[in-house]
Amino acid sequence: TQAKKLGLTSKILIGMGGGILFGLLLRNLFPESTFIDEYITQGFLHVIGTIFVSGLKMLVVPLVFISLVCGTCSLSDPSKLGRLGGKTIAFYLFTTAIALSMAILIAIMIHPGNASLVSEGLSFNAKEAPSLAEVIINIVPTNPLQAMSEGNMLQIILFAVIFGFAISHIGERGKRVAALFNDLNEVIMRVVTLIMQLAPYGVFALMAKLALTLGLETFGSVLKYFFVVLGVLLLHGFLVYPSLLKVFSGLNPFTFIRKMRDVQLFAFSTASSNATLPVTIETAEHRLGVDNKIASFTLPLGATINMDGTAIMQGVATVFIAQVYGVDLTITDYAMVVVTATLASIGTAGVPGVGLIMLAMVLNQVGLPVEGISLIIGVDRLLDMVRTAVNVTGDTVATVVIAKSEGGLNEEIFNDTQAGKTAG
Ligand code: DAS
Repeated sequence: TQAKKLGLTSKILIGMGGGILFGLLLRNLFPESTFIDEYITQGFLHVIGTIFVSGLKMLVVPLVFISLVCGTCSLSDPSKLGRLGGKTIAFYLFTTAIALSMAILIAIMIHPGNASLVSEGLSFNAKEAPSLAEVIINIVPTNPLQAMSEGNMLQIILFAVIFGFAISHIGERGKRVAALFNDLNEVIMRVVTLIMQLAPYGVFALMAKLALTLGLETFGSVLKYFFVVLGVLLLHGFLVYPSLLKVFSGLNPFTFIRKMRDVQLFAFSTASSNATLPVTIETAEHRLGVDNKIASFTLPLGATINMDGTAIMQGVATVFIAQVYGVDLTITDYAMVVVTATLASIGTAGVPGVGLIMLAMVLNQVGLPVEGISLIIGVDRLLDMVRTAVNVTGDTVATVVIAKSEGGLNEEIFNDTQAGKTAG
């Protein structure tokens, strides 16, 4: 499956490059051709691209509801929560809040999206932002099924959290219901993987259409978006995490970074926190000296509820898409992005592409057009690989800090450069 995963990645990258070249070629060979515009750009490419984006949007509601119910009923299981659970969740939310705030501030400062991209095809009139009081009242769904059919994500999230919490408070029967939702979660993750098989074709069509309609200057803007996300990811991974490690545990950050390299490479190549989990746990225990009873709890939890890298992409992408569509987001909107992106990442497990699906939800919540995703989808796979490496690094930093505070860290192993080194 490792080769298959890399196969998908290279196919997506080929789809991205091929789409850009195909679109730019047609645009320069047959400028102003009505045939191409009608049958290729607005025809074939539009159909394929829209089917792929609709496929991602199709997953948002079931993915958020099922994975959040799973996440909540495993979290609120009293035996699990306790002090260790409370500290772990608090630290995960703390680092995600730092990641999101940094991402939004830097994206506002660098301003990667310029509204000049807004051609007639991209124009969008934002709904006026509701007041904070309305936002809070509107969180409670009067009809959960209506909330699902309308894709009202905060209402779905609230209902899922309450529903999941209730499951863990009905004794034995709750365990059967929780097991059912865990199986449903497996199913929905499998559907995500199936939809991602369409990505090479969807990305080809979307990038070709983008090249045909918005020409070369688009890619300047998309590349700026790419490098802003990459910059914030590297900042978070190689400055914020080492600083947090030093401040909260006093351990040597350079030792940590060096020992995390294999895990980060594996996360990068698989673009999946879940697939990387065995390597993350093995490294935490045998190379960083974390006690098994802590690592076996905090790391699987982190692979599901802690996705700082994904939050960074969602923060920058939301600001970028608002800038491209010329929509001025208010402070309430940004607060909504932080809340929605953090809550959304709590339920979603770490499989390739899940961050993009969650982005559709965040855009929905702040009233931005979900079609804006087609602007950034072409470069998303590359960013998915980097942000997954950041996600697993964040899980491990929290694990080491919590282990140290609980007296569950063997500092001799942590400082031993040869500890647990794989032979050869
Ligand atoms: N690939 C996801 C992960 O495994 C992250 C994402 O999709 O954003 O963490």
